[in-house]
Amino acid sequence: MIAGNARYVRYIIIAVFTLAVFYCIANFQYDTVTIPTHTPQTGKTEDSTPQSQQPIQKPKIFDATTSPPKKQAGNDGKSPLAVTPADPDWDATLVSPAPGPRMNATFVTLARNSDVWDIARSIRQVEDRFNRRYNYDWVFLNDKPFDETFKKVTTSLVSGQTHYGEIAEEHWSFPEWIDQAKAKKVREDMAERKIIYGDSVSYRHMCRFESGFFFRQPLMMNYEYYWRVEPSVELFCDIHYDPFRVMHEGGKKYSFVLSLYEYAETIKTLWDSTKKFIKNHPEHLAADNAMGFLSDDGGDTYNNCHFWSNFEVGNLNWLRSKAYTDFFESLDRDGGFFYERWGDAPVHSIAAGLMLNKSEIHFFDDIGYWHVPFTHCPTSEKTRSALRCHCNPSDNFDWKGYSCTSRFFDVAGLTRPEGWESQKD
Ligand SMILES: Nc1nc2c(ncn2[C@@H]2O[C@H](COP(=O)(O)OP(=O)(O)OP(=O)(O)O)[C@@H](O)[C@H]2O)c(=O)[nH]1
Ligand SMILES: [Mg+2]
Repeated sequence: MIAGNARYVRYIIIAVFTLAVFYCIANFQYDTVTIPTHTPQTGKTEDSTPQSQQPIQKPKIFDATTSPPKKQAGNDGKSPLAVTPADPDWDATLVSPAPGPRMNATFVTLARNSDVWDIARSIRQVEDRFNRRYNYDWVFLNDKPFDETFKKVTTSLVSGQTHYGEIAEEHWSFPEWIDQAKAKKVREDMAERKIIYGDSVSYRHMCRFESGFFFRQPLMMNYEYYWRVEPSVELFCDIHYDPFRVMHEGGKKYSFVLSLYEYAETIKTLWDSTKKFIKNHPEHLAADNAMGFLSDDGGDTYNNCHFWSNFEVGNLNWLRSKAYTDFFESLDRDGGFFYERWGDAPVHSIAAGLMLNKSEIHFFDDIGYWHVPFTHCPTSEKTRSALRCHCNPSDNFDWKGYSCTSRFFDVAGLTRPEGWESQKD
């Protein structure tokens, strides 16, 4: 009997144990992260998790001219689903025009047919960040006829009208006063000394063309402002305003995003030629010029500072003025485009520095930009985030030792943006 009772007790213990095991398995759970509950009335977040795990709340931004996306599934009758270019409203939401006036302005690119995919990248970025809402025209220039692929690809990418021009031979050749043998010797010597593009004839034609002729091409005569774009450049930030309008309304004639020291070997006598020009044409000097940007000794020597001309927004009427064309023609006669390797960047910069008032030269801090190997990334974190920039601020060249932008700020009396000191070398 006792043995029988013990058996019942054993059964009961086993049953209780089995039930306990089942209970534990049924109620087992992993530790979880509590998902914050959003309380719409107060906009506050109830949460017990650390700050770093909370989603960052940010206001939804809608374009002023479009309405917020509808939540309900299916067609509301007003917004037909447009999936092919043949569908109505195909481009409607992508291309919402910016309000406000348009300037008499164009983008301009000098390029070869072989540059097509590199310029396509640049155009895509300019359009995405700015021009899809402004639809400015684009002029393409080439020393050879543009082929069909170049025209087809670029026209499909540009939201404004596209124009294609072939450069006349006299704007892309040696002037008759150039001593060919002397020019050849210079190229050979520069090749030996491994000076970049030192042995190139076409590079020299390009620099002379950009210095003296692009702004008087027949296609450019229709416009007052230009924005130069080169193949393979990058734009890092949204451009919320019209830079052409900033130029127009601010009375600006020339602008830049990057500045640096020129390779001295390529411009050995450029400053001597400049001084000769100043002596012959003192009437062209601006009263409040930026000589301090170009020279550390009141104009005796050139410090090699220049605005980097692969990005430029400028006034074409200024380049077509007597002052600028006198300057270019004087330099061209001296022959340094071929006897040295004068670049259009120092030529434009010296002209702007001497023949414009400081207030007519504009620094576009908002335009994040890259051309190999330098970056302009807005210094201020507030600006970068407001403009949705995707550049790394530590790449910003503005305040590094080889940049001349600090010097421009000093000469123009500008205040450096917050945080500049942390971006020095
Ligand atoms: N049509 C034409 N365009 C040229 C020629 N050489 C250069 N270009 C254009 O002139 C501009 C400047 O030339 P780049 O080769 O970019 O010169 P760079 O900016 O000093 O040098 P990179 O560091 O190589 O970019 C670019 O828009 C080129 O596409 C040429 O022989 N013919
Ligand atoms: Mg380039």
